[in-house]
Formats: sequence, C-alpha cells, structure tokens
Amino acid sequence: MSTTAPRICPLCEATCGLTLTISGSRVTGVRGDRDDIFSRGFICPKGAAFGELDADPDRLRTPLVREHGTLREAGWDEAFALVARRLPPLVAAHGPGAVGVVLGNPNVHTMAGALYPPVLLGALGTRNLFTASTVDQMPKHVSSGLLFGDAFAIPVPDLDRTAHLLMLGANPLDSNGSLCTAPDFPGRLKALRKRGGTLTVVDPRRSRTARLADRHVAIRPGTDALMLAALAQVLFAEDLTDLGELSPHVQGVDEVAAAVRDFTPEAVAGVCDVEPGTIRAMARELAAAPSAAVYARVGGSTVAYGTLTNWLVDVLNVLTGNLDRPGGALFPLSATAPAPRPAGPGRGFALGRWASRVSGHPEAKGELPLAALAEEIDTPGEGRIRALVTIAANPVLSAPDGDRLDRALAGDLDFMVAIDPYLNETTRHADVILPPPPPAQSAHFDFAFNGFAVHNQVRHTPAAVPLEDGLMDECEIHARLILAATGMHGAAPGTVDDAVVRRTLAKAVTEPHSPAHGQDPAAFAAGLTGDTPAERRLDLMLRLGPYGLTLDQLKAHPHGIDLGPLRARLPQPLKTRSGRVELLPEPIAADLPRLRRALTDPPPPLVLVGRRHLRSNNSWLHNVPALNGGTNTCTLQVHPDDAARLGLTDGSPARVKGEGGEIEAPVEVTDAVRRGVVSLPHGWGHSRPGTRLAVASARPGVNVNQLLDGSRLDPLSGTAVLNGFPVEVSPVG
Ligand SMILES: Nc1nc2c(c(=O)[nH]1)N[C@H]1C(S)=C(S)[C@@H](COP(=O)(O)OP(=O)(O)OC[C@H]3O[C@@H](n4cnc5c(=O)[nH]c(N)nc54)[C@H](O)[C@@H]3O)O[C@H]1N2
Ligand SMILES: Nc1nc2c(c(=O)[nH]1)N[C@H]1C(S)=C(S)[C@@H](COP(=O)(O)OP(=O)(O)OC[C@H]3O[C@@H](n4cnc5c(=O)[nH]c(N)nc54)[C@H](O)[C@@H]3O)O[C@H]1N2
Ligand code: SF4
Ligand SMILES: [Mo]
Repeated sequence: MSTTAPRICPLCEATCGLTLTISGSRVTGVRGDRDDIFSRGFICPKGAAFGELDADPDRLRTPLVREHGTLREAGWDEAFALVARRLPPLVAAHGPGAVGVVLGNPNVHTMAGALYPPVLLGALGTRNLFTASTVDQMPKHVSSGLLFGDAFAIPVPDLDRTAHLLMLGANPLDSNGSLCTAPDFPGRLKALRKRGGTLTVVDPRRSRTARLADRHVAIRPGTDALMLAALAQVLFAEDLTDLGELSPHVQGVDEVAAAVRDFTPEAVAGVCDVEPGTIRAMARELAAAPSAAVYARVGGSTVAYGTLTNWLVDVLNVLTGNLDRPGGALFPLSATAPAPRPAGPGRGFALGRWASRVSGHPEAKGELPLAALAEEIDTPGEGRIRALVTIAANPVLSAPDGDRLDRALAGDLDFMVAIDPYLNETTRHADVILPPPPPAQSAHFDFAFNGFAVHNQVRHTPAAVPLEDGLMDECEIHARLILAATGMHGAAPGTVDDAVVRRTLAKAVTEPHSPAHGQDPAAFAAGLTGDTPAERRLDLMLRLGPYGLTLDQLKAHPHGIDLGPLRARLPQPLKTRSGRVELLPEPIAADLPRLRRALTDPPPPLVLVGRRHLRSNNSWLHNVPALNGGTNTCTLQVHPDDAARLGLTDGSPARVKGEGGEIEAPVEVTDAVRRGVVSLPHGWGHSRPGTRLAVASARPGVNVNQLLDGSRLDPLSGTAVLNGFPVEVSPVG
C-alpha cells in the first residue's frame, strides 16, 4: 500500500511543490505537484532524487559524541548533557565571545533554521557570528541596507511581466535562481522571450542561461561594477534617466550622476573587455524597454566590488523608473513578514558597529566574514573563539583556505557541536553531532524565500512521513541545544518557543499597526494553533503578518494560497533616516575611489570563476548516486586558446596555483569559457579521512577554495572574492 503526500522541495530557492509517493516510511516516488499554486508541476533532477537523498544510508540516525578522541553513537540525552557540561563553563570562564556560531545555507531551507538560530544567538550573546552570506549574498544585504534602510528589502525582478531582463553573474538554468524565487525559472525566461521580451546575460562563461539570451556579454570577471557604472553614465549623458513616480521617494540622483561621470564606456571598455558600442546599446535598451529589471547574483556578489555591483544594479533600476513598478524590480510581501508599519523615516542601516578581533573586519548585518573564521580560532589572545556551534554548514569546503580551518577545528577548539545529518569535512571535528531527520520527516515552510518570490504566495507542507523512532525533529534539536548551551538543560523544549511568543506579543500589542494591537497577549497566545511549538510560532507570525492568515487556513490549502502578483509598495518599505531611497550612501561614495583605480590597474592575465551544475548543491549532494557522475564533474574548464598557450590538453591534469595553495584537476577544453578565464565548481574535495560519505569520497574532486587564503574580501560586506581571482595554470608533469 502506498500513499502520496505533498512536500515543498528544500533543495534550492525555487521551492517547488513535490508529490511524494510513500510506502511505509520510505519515499518510493517523486513528481512535481501539478496543483501547487506556484510551481505547477515543475521539478528538476534534484527534486526527483528526493527519495534517494531521504534514504541515504550514510545519513546519521543517532547523535555522535566524541570519547577518547573518536566519535561514537550516543542517545539524545547523553548528547545534550555533554553540551550542557562543556559549553556553559567556557562562556563563564571566557565570556560570550568564546563561542562562535556558523550558520550554513540549508538553514534557509528548514523551519528550524529560520526559527531558532536568532534565539540561540540572543541567548549566547556572542558577536562571533559567521554565515554562508559572506561567501554569497551579503553585498546585496549591504546595498539594500544602505539604499533602502533595510538589509532585507531586496527588490526582485518581476520575471513574469518584465519586457527586458539584464542579468549578471547568474545562471538560473542550472541554479534554478537565487534571491529570485521562481519555480521553473527556465520556463519563465522562455516565456519572457515568447511574449516579445528580451534577455541580456552578462557572464564570462557561455552558460546554459547565456545560450538562451538575445545578447550574451562575455565580460572579464570581476569588472561588472565598471560596466554598470558606464551604463549609468550613458543614461545621464544621453538624458535617458526617467524616475517617473519614484522621483519624490529618491534623493541623491545628481550626486550619482557626478560620481559616475568618469566611467564612460570608453574608459571601462578595456578593463571589462566589452566594446563601448555594446555598453551604449545596453543602456539604450534598458531605457527604451517598456519595463525592465536589472538583476545580479553570485558572479556579481562574490567579487572584489560586490557591494558596488549590487548597488549599481538598483541604481539602474531606479534611474530607469523600474524600481517598484510592475515589470521592473519589486519588493515582495511575505505572509510571515511583520504587518507593515506606516511609511516614514526609520533608523537606517549601520555598518561596522564592531569589528573582528584579528583583522579588524567590520561587521555587516551583525556578521563577520566567514573567511576570517579560522584566524579567529587559531590566533592566540583574549577573545579567541574556543567553542564552535555549526548548524547546517560545511565551511571546510565552502570558505577560503579549508586546510587552515580544518587544522583550527582539529587543534584549537575546546569544544564543537554540529547540527548536521552528515559526518563530513567539517562535522568530523565536532565533539557532538546532532542529526536532523530525513527531509520527508520534517514539516516545511519557506520563511526566507517567500520574501524573495516573484509572486506573492504562501504554502506549508507537514511532515510527509511520521518521525521514526529514535529520530528527533530538527526544531526540537535546536530548542534543546539552546537550553543546553545556556544552563537550562532539561527544561521542556517548548519553553524556548513560549518565551519567543511572549516577547513577540508583548511588543505587538503596543504597536498601532499590528493586528494584535491593544489585545491581551495571553489570550492571543492561547488562541494559537499548531501541533508543535514551532507550528504555534508559525501561526503567530501569520496572524501578525500583512495578510492576517492563520495556520489552519494554510492547512486547508495543501497546495498553497495565491496572494497575487507583486505590487508597488514604496515608500512603505523604506527605513532610511530620510525616509527616501538614498541613492548615493556615504559608505558607497567612500568605496568609489577603489573602483576608479580599477580603470587603470592592469587586469590579471588569468582568473578563475566558479560554476554550478544542475545536479549539485554546494558541498552536500555529492553523496546521492543519482546526482553524482555524468557531466557533474570537477573539471577545470579552459578556453582552447589558453589551453594551447599553456600546453594543456583535454582530459589531462593541470596544476592550478592561487594565493592560498595549489590543486590538481583534469582539464576540460571548451570555448564555453572566455579567454583568460578558467572555471572550477565548488563544494568538491571529499578526500579527507574520517567522514562518512561513501559515494562522495569515491569521486572526491578538489576544493577550489584552497586556492584562496581568505584575504581577498569585498571591503563593505566582508564577502570573500570567489570569482575573478588570479591563478596560474600549468600542465602536471
Ligand atoms: N544546481 C545547483 N543549484 C543551486 C546551487 C548549487 O550548488 N547547485 N546552489 C544554490 C545557492 S547556495 C546559490 S547562492 C545559488 C546561486 O545561483 P546563481 O548565482 O544563479 O549560480 P551560479 O551558477 O553561481 O552563477 C554564477 C554565474 O556567474 C558567472 N560569473 C562568475 N564571475 C563573474 C563575473 O565576474 N561577472 C559576471 N557577470 N558573471 C560572473 C559564472 O560563470 C556563473 O555562470 O544557486 C543555488 N542553486
Ligand atoms: N568557490 C566557491 N565557493 C562557494 C560558492 C561558490 O560559488 N564558489 N558558493 C557559496 C555559497 S552561495 C554558499 S550558500 C555556500 C554554502 O556553504 P555551506 O552552507 O557551508 O555549505 P553547504 O554545502 O550548503 O553545506 C550545508 C551543510 O548542511 C548540512 N545539511 C543539509 N541538510 C540539512 C538540514 O536539513 N539540516 C541541517 N541542520 N543541516 C543540513 C549538510 O550536510 C552540510 O554539512 O558555499 C559558498 N562557497
Ligand atoms: S528546482 Fe529546486 S526546488 Fe525545484 S525541484 Fe529542483 S531543487 Fe527542488
Ligand atoms: Mo548560496
């Protein structure tokens, strides 16, 4: 007997609805949920492998604890008791900063990862927070913080209505999209072209997305900010700016005009390796389109001028009047966002309120650069990180110089605890590993991605399979970890959530714009529904949200509730001190001289960029047989001319040398990368001992991030430069 159950896919930002076929506790089939109000049946090979991932025999099914140097299986009580015994004394002796917290990417794909880390951080009181954001999208947060006063006010391209999309450093045909949640991104791009719209893709590689474009600009990596500045310069010089209805909400336009004056197409052409005529044409197309959106992702973010690039993206959206208008780039409104307060000046966004201990990197959004984690552990002195909590993170592979971090985790920590389903390159150093259940056994809600979706909608899927004996729901793991880490080991896990509900309501009832305004907090709390403490918190957020929904309503709509297309929302989302879009914020102005110097600095002869494969997910899906192999390989892509110049042949090994080290990878000669650029994917390098990744370690690949020493950062956001860094390549032997 088999049954079916809906499950939102947690494997990328597209959040497709899946229909799982279930026999007993096993997922035996997966297809796209045709009734899902957002994804309408779309599925990709990763979603199709959900069952294999769910049943991965290497997935941990009990906690592991370290005894006499080796990890052994343990019960949950024993594991949490060990945390309770080891962690609080370190804080008592050395202060809250002695504990570092690392949050990895899958936290944005689980309910637990959204609901509990903020509570953990508040309870620990540490400023040593590191997340995947500083190897990813932090430049976007900083840019939005400065422009709009809110690091989470991120405009997304109105994919389904735009007439022109200018996309930089993104490859949604393989990644399925990022900071632009759009199930079936490929189909939506094809629909854009079918309705007469145009797509320009800026990418040093002729990616699958670039192949779909009307115009592909194979820019020199790391130089997008220069090209975007030139686009703005052309808009001003040719009198093509038109803010339209945005005008009253924007300040600083003249200042931007002055700031970009030197960045003419002719001035940037050589460095970007893009013809001045192409840049002028792009600017005119952008201005002439009835609606248009400029959008950049990883290749515009993890680069030397990441924040400037992301700032210029929205400057162009503003200058062409496309910000906050249908068909342009709009601010989504998620069902669990707090009900909007009235428009007006806010507190603004501050950078560098504190700095990292060793290198003095300024914080951004309360975070320090992941690239600085190792030095914060292995550099002696007061304030050193002595204990580490990693949640859904594998920084040994995802951050620069994994070898140094590997050594630091092995030799310099007094205690480490990980919430993670795998014994991998990072968690092998933990003293306690707390494994969440397979995804079919977890309820799902997209707290993060609904706020970046191209259509307002809300969906919730309960656990598709009951929790198996011996496993613990990830929400409960988080709650118990918080209690154990803060001297409250043994208290009921629900006390963590009760405290959050109490605090949230105490504030909400005093806010005139809140649906709870003036109500009795205890009575409001008593009315919450949900089978678990986490579900009650979801219900609370929905009730306090802009649509006044409830969990019961969501449960009555298992395929989701359509909340309508994106709508113009300005000035409400603005939280700047002026209450307007501040188009040339001071920290940006202060970083522009660095960009101006790039006009005359000779570019390095050979640089490396990354790439993603459709069947990959950062470092952690290589253990699923259906997703490993075929074209999903860790090869060094090299242009034929460069291969000839460097003496490299297809299939033979090459040595790649960077500032942080050397690696060897097989060469793949292809003109899909431009001249002067080589490409390696990330997330590989599964050859370290002591892991439990049978499939991945049989085909380990190499860790591209070993080429970096962690010193190249976008200064405003602390984001590591993972694209466009210099390398030397030579044949092996
Ligand atoms: N299949 C798959 N999907 C994923 C992931 C995965 O690992 N695999 N990871 C998920 C995550 S965590 C994220 S953040 C998203 C990322 O989503 P995307 O940003 O769409 O993904 P990438 O493939 O990294 O695309 C970056 C592109 O930038 C190009 N590029 C590199 N340097 C430059 C440059 O200097 N300028 C320009 N213009 N382009 C440049 C690269 O060639 C590449 O094609 O994908 C998510 N989805
Ligand atoms: N060179 C280079 N480096 C990159 C990138 C690049 O483009 N180029 N991309 C960067 C980007 S965009 C990102 S987001 C980072 C990602 O960096 P990380 O977040 O550090 O890496 P992931 O590979 O996503 O690892 C996720 C971890 O979460 C665990 N996990 C999986 N599912 C769950 C779950 O349900 N619960 C819990 N608790 N754990 C789970 C996995 O076992 C794994 O250990 O990598 C970055 N690194
Ligand atoms: S596109 Fe993303 S969300 Fe959709 S099935 Fe594939 S991995 Fe899952
Ligand atoms: Mo990411």
